[in-house]
Amino acid sequence: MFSIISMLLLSACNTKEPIPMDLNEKHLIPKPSKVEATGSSFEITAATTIFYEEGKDDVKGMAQFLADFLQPATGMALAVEATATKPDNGIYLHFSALEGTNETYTLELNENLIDITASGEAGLFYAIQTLRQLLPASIEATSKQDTMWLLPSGKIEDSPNYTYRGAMLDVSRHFFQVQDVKKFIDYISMYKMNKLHLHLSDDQGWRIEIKSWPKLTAIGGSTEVGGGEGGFYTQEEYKDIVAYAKKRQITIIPEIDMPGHTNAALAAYPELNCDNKARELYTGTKVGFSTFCTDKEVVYEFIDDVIRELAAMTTGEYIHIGGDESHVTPLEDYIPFINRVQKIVEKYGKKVIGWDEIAHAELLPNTLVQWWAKADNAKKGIAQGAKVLVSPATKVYLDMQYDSTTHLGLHWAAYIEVDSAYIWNPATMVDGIKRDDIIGIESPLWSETITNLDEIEYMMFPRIIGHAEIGWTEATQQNWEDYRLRLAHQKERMETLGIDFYKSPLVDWDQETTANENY
Ligand code: TNX
Repeated sequence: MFSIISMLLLSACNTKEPIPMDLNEKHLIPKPSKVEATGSSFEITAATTIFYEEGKDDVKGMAQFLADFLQPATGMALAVEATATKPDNGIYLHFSALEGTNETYTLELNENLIDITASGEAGLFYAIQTLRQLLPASIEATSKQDTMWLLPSGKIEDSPNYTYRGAMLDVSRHFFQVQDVKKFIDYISMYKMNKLHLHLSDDQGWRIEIKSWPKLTAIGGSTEVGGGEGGFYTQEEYKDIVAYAKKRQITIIPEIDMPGHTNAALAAYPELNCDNKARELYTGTKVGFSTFCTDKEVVYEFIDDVIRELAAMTTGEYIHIGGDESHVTPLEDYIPFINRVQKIVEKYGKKVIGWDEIAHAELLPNTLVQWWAKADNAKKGIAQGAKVLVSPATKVYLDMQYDSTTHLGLHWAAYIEVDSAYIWNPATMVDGIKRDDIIGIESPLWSETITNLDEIEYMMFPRIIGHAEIGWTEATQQNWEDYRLRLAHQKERMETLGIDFYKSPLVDWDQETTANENY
């Protein structure tokens, strides 16, 4: 009896009758622009080949990236092959001139073929991230899983709303090792974010090797909040982070915060202080007490060296100069300082980003104002022709506690529950800052209270997923009730990835999975 059933099953497998599935039941985040379900499915098997457009190295790289991603959980090393024409079977990655940007992609699946196309490498990468969410959550496992690797058929056309979709990690208050930064990059790239801003210097620590000023790291990098041993990235390590991020379509934006938030540098080099006296290293969490001596020439020579070395190892177009909370720098000193530092950044071929206070200065064309606290500052920037990077502390600060019971984080700006982090629109938040003024959004994770990767994960997940959707998906397509259901379906994926996330009571994490998702 048993053998008859298994023979029947075997023959059913052999005829490859496709299993019906509904693409609309896949709870994708960020929600794509357009999804059309066709009710069937594609199965990835050991015989599936990943084809790439012949002669295109970028496409080949993405095909290999997909093969590498699929390997651990499926246990299959899929063949990656060049092709000059569209294949009948398998997975096919190629370029085509799509309307939109290089981030636009289409993903078309039928029973025999997954056709992935984009006009640039970024679009192919985002298509792969979508494909990832079309597979069972167990695809995220690091060892071979016993399941069928089925994807529902249909067509997805997708393109981002904002071009800048980022997160920030403060590696100064507490230092995080290269491997943790890479994990952070993995996490944000999964949800199609494309910028990682690294807050590399602050009162408590200088975290990037500058060869012409070695005491910055030798002294300035030697501790952190709470008195731990701190640390820093060598230039080789930083370049490795930049390259790792680039492969995942993420641009690193390095920040050297100044003229305030500079105690670590002021402790390393006495000449940066007006009184020529080195400051004590600082391991507390106060802000706004330090400043470079803005009318000393040596300060600008120092900044020139730092920006030169930083620009040389940064492939992205921006360098962030901080500029926030310079409470002990008089405004009449602050303004010429920011004016001059912008020119140094420009001299090394980069564009400037600064926290919203920099709008008091005369902004160079292309300088971005990062609105974190005062909308009026952002509007001052807009009046000067600047675009705004939207990071209101009350909505996107990942160090803000979820509620009064959260054991990590701060709450000076707000408690930010998962609904509050999601239900807002950058383009309508305040009068006078409109869609066209905005380049995108960024979620900063300040680390005064955050000491390790588990804590990073707990504060970022799941709020960052909502921020990713706000950055990617048209505002008219965002809806909390619908989102909260899709978010619940990320649970298994986060768990498989070992992400320690906050189980908000506002989300029904244990809802039944549909028949589809059991595959
Ligand atoms: C404000 S946001 C700061 C940071 C702190 C953060 C803590 C900004 C530009 N400055 O120095 O780490 O609050 O939430």
